[in-house]
Amino acid sequence: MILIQFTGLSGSGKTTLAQNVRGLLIENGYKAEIVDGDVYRETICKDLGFSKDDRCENVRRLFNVGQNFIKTDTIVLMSVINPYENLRNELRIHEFVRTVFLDCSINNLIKRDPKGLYKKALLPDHDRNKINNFTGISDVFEIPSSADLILKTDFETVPFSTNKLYNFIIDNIAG
Ligand code: GGZ
Repeated sequence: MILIQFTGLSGSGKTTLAQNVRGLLIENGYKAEIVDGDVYRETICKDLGFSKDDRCENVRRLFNVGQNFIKTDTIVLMSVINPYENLRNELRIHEFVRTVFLDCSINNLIKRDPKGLYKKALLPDHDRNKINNFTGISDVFEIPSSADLILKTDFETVPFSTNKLYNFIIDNIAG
């Protein structure tokens, strides 16, 4: 079985790719589930914010959810920013984990900004709408040094990245 730990900034395409790849996997007879940070932050991770400790706890809890799906022969797409190299490496110790980096330049993300979050992160300090500790702007994102797959989501189309990830999963499913 396989658990994909995504890593990438807000807006880099994690949720879109996870949904598309899950669709393809299901069409082809596999069981697949998405464990999405955004979704679980409304339920079992509701108590967590965006400090380093809270982000690590968030990723660990989602990984736990993912491990339970693995036990039922389900492919897991763990869609989170997952910004710390040490924590990603901690999860990689498990033989079923693969790391997929969604690489997109910060300038493009600021330009796209579909949810207006970057705009809020870039507001002046005194503005009460400002989002603090925003990954890539005012909080760290450690570039993964040895991702198993890199998807350049500012150059690749969604279908192209979807196929690349789908093929990667099928090639790695046994190991
Ligand atoms: C980063 C934030 C922040 C801050 C709110 N920093 O793109 P989105 O909007 O829909 O998904 C992001 C989500 C990040 O949650 P994760 O659980 O993936 O993060 S982590 O792995 O670091 O625990 C973003 C939104 O929440 N968001 N505030 N300060 N992203």
